Amino acid sequence: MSVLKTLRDRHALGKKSIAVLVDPDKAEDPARLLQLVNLASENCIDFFFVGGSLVTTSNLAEVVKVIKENVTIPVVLFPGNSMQVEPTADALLFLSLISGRNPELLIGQHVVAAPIIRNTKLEVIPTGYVLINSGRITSVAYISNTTPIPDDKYSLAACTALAGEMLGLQSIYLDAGSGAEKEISAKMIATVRKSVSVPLIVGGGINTSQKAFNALEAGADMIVIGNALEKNPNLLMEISDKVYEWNQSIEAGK
Ligand code: 1GP
Repeated sequence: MSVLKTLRDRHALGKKSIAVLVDPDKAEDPARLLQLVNLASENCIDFFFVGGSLVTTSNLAEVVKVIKENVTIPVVLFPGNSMQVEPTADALLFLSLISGRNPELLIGQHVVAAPIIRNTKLEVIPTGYVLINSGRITSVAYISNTTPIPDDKYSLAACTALAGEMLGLQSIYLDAGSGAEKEISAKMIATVRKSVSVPLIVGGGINTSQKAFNALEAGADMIVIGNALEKNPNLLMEISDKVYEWNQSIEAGK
């Protein structure tokens, strides 16, 4: 199954998806990782994203292995750099950090990773990664050495996403950064949504079901939840219920 095709098909119908982000650096306890994997499976989430801005452990492969041994949910790599290519995953977001002006993350790391990726069976999803300011310096802003787009510069974000689409990128990921103080506003999501036709992924700081719903209603095709599940695993059930209801209402209106 192609992850991108699934996203495109759902986007065409107006259906929504959920991804749970697993940061390998925070998944060193196998029992906790298994708990998260089971929680995600019980709540029928659509994808796992695996990766992080700074992976200091060597357990990326182990995280993918644990997920794949226990559930059939596709694993999508969300790499912070070219070292995070794990061939046993299903797909990889080939991220170009288009909100920034760091050539290494626009094309440099890609040149290093491309020949390695070509020798895997990973589905490559060319993705425009757009960082939005979330109130404080996030790890991703710091490590990437880029300035996120100010959260009230809607047109700047929309034009950035549009340029990414015109360059051939197949999805846009609007991110406030993991553990962001402020999630991306509905107005920002809606403005970017109107500017592009490719699937729109939104994440960073989504820690209530209302925030998740707001993002989906504003036009996100997929929301990504990471940090919040550490403190409140029940949140996933609340969010997946909302997504289920949303998708059911689309089915009913067919
Ligand atoms: C980060 O969008 C993801 O890149 C998820 O963010 O950990 O804040 O949910 P959180």
